Amino acid sequence: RMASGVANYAHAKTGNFTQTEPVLHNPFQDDPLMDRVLRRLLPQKEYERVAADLNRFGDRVVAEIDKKGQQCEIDKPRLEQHNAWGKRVDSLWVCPEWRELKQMCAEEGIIELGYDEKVDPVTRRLHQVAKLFLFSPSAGLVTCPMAMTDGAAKTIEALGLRGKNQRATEAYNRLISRDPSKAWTSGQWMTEKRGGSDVGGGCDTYAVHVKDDEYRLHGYKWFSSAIDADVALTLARVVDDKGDAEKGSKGLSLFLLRIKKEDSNELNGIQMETSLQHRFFGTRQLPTAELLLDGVVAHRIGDLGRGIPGIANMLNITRIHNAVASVAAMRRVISLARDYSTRRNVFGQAQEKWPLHTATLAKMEVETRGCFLMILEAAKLLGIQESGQATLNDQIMLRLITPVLKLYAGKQCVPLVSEGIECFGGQGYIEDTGLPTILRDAQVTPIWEGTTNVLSLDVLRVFSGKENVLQAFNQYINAALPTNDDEKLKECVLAIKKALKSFSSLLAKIHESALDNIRIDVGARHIAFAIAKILSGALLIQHAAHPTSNSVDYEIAKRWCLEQKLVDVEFDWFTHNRIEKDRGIVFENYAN
Ligand code: UCC
Ligand code: FAD
Repeated sequence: RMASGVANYAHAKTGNFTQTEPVLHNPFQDDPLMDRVLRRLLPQKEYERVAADLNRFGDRVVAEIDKKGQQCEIDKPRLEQHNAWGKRVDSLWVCPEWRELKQMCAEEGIIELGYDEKVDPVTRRLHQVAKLFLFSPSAGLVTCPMAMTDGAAKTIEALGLRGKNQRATEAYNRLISRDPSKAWTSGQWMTEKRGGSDVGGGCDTYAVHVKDDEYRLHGYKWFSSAIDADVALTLARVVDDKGDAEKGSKGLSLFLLRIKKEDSNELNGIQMETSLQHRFFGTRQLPTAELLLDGVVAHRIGDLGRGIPGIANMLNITRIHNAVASVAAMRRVISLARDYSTRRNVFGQAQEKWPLHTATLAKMEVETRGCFLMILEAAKLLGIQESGQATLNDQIMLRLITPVLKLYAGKQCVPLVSEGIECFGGQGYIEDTGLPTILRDAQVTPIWEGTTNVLSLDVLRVFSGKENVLQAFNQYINAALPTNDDEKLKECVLAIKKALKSFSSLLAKIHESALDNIRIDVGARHIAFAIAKILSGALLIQHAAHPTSNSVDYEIAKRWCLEQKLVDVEFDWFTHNRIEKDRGIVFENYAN
């Protein structure tokens, strides 16, 4: 028998139970892996400095940043195209929190950390990426303009313009500045209505030469994120005296432009058309618009017709940022779900006491750790490249890992975050818990900065170069594996070696096959996934074999390497016969 609860429901009462909400902990302290990996990868003194900054910043994320980030979605940007008298004004409003977060990025050195010449390049990129990782899920997508700002600075540096070209040098100094009154951010306008993947086929923007490197741009850019930027990098076709321009990728050149005129607050020949964030599934915090370029003053940076390789410098940075956003979203949803599992009672006990629930979380944790190690590996390789000490293999691996990391993390994060939302049951579906935003914003990470398929094709592009990429990959993986015979890791090492061998044989067989029998692109995604799984497996083993590791690290390496198919692709999948059958499956009963 029990006391009746009837009185609880008298008058206006709705019962006396309130669910305790999940608590956001300092994301640095709460991360099970970050501290130990940084300790392993950084010299002791640098580790202490970096860890102290991350710890302090983690407190700031909880106390200050997270609320501001959430506010950016509540108080979305607005574009007022005409004033009350009908005059075209294109006035963009962003909430105070968005501006404050951008200022905070400058003060915290979110970009500058990656360029600080007083610090060793590997340390500075690891520090920057780790900090971004803590920031990202709370940042209200200010990390999007930060990615493009980093990409623009890198492009200016990589094209050798810093110190040589006055405009580009000023932009560089401001893009990396820690002074909010001086700091600039950059946009990246590549997409037009015809296409965002096929930039060479889709770009219909024209550049008319004025003098020296100065041009006027005419075109229409679609999906332009963070249009409150100060500068942008974009692509256009330079027209000749007859008004003609070269078609395709080879007709594209790269331009740097100011959003506002140099001598006034007016837009630089830009008309902001529809603001898109209201139509979007997610990323509603970001001011995004279609832009009419109507005689924009722009300066060509880079050689004529070398626009794609030029802007690729930016893409390769923004793709690393994108992967950080994907994996940080995974980490955030796990962190909240783990905390919630101790606060939510189901069927008479805490959720965490149900092994089926814990197993669900453990699977998510394994995936997230594999991706996290790949991010730090990319940051390390980026630092090595920027130190000028990179071997040819280091350069190949950075070029290879970047698209692999972006496509793999982007793809994995959507189902994982979705699973994380489910861990909260119906509460996870309630908008103002802040949880649905994580899923909405996760969905963009496999799309922008190159879709999964397009990046898989980029992976094939890397293999099609003159270097022996397969050999470099083999050497890299073998070097990561421990040489001492650690009994506990033996099986894992064998699994990675076996996977590497079967992957290498498959690629060799494809290479030797006549192209009228097979198509390589059809299996590009499987190739890219195999690289990600082998690489992450090797990195998890390397981590577990280190003296700073613990029993969880062993278990995670084991599950990654032994409990999934690392190379999930067969030669048969590349054949024309199979392609015909794919068409049969997809188009059965289809009538246009
Ligand atoms: O989506 C966007 C979002 C902005 C918001 C920022 C968010 C950041 C994350 C924030 C987190 C919160 S901006 C738009 C992104 N757009 C794309 O990613 C485009 C996707 N399409 C591709 O990636 C394509 O592969 C293209 C357009 C890059 C290239 O296609 P093509 O026309 O077929 O190119 P080609 O002819 O194969 O390559 C032209 C040249 C070659 O060099 P050369 O001429 O020397 O042989 C390629 O090797 O460009 C070189 N190249 C590259 N080099 C192509 N891609 C790369 C690369 N990734 N790295 C180095
Ligand atoms: P499509 O190319 O039409 O792709 C559609 C499908 O076809 C995808 O599944 C793709 O993988 C597949 N596909 C395409 N080609 C192939 C192929 N050869 N083989 C197999 N499959 C293929 N762009 C900018 O330049 N600047 C920005 O600031 C910007 N911000 C954005 C913000 C948001 C919120 C979004 C959603 C997009 C933004 N974009 C921006 C555009 C974005 O980069 C493109 O949408 C993206 O690159 C995909 O291009 P697409 O839309 O033309 O898709």
